[in-house]
Amino acid sequence: MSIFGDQPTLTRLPITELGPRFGAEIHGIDLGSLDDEQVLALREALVRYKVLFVRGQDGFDDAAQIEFGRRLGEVTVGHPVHDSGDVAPEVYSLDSQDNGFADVWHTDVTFVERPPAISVLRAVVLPPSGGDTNWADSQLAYESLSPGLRTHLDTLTAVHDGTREFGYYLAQRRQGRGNLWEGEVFTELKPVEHPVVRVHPESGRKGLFVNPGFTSHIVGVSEHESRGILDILYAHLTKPEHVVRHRWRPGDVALWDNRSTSHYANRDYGDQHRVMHRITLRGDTPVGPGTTRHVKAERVSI
Ligand SMILES: O=C(O)CCC(=O)C(=O)O
Ligand SMILES: [Fe+2]
Repeated sequence: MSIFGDQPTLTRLPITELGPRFGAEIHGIDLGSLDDEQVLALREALVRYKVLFVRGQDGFDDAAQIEFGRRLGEVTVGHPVHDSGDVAPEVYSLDSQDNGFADVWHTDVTFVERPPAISVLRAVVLPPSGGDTNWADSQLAYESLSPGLRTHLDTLTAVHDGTREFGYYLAQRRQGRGNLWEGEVFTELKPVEHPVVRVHPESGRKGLFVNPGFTSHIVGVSEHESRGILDILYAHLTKPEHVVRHRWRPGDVALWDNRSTSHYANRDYGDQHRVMHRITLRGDTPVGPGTTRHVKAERVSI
């Protein structure tokens, strides 16, 4: 199913494709003053190219970032457990001087029932060099697996658990009281289940929906098998053919479809300072390839 075939709105954005199937740079737009058609075109481009880069957004501050997010969807609080500190509650600040690193491949916040649909990231302080961010295309990765493996993966469910990344933070830095996320105050990080293959709610395309940051294991197989399957999927997902790498410049904004990508921020800049501000847009419950909605099994406690 494609929603792009004859879409006239896409032509409203000057786009440079960064690869044949994945990633695009958008030129000549001001994210702070888009008209409705441009917003629609961006939304479409995001589903199609999965990660978009917009350079030269020099006046784009936190308030403009949040406002832009509101044009695209419903802005969530910045993070379920991370303290927003002195920035707006909608902003998740990753500051290298406060242990804000993302050097593990992950998809944002998959340890909740409804992970964000879209993330918007802005460079605030950049090191003189290094600190590039990489995105991997989960749909291209899925499509380039062998048919037999794809069929098997279509049947699998995985557990996602934020404890390793945020458990200590929640307990020590927040004394067990996180943020109000979708009507619920996060006091603990309960593992959740998601299908290993996610059907994109807008394009209908299938993509791998497991990530090393938050997926703990595959349900119903031995730990050994789970590890083996996940290792194959991660190695495949992060093949250079599936990845775009962004070298940040001041004023850069990146947007990604968090339903069809994973990302990784290089931590190669030593003691240099790097600060990134992210907002996320509300997503829906991931649905697997079965025709009926994925039925969740009992939550697993590990
Ligand atoms: O620091 C970066 O480039 C990416 C950080 C990250 O993972 C995120 O904003 O979701
Ligand atoms: Fe992230």
